[in-house]
Amino acid sequence: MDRTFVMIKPDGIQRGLVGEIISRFEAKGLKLSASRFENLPDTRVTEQYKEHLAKPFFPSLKQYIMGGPCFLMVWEGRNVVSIARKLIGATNPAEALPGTIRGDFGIDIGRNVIHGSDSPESAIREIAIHFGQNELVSYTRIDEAVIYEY
Ligand code: D4T
Repeated sequence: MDRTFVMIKPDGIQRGLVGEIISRFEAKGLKLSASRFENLPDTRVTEQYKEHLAKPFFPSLKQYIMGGPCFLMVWEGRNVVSIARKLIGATNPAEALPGTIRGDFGIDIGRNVIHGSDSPESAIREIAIHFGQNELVSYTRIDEAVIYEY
């Protein structure tokens, strides 16, 4: 099974969206394999967003992500990286389609509620930044037998 890294950002926590967001992933048929609620340290925020280090929005992005606790998760499922990105919606919530998390719950690009890895390679990299191998829980969800055709 594929894995992806998903993180509810401080605005999502403050707005009480954790349960709603987890419900959407669960209802889709994806499987939670790890989670942690924490204030992210500077080092991991910088590592997470290192491709944006030189961008003008990096300082405000870092301040926002470090402005309160985040809820970090690893989700599992076939093609989970692209499925999670579709559930999350476009980076700019103003352009994200209704029905997506950002489309339903956000307005500004700098307060876009949630992060999801953008490729299988990013997912491997990001999971390794935030979780140890021993934190990834392996189990079978009983409904996998009817969610997947084979
Ligand atoms: P994340 O990484 O948060 O899931 O967002 P995306 O993968 O959808 O988008 P991204 O990497 O291009 O942007 C990372 C992060 O930076 C914020 N941002 C982005 C911002 O504040 N201003 C901007 O102009 C851009 C492009 C939002 C998401």
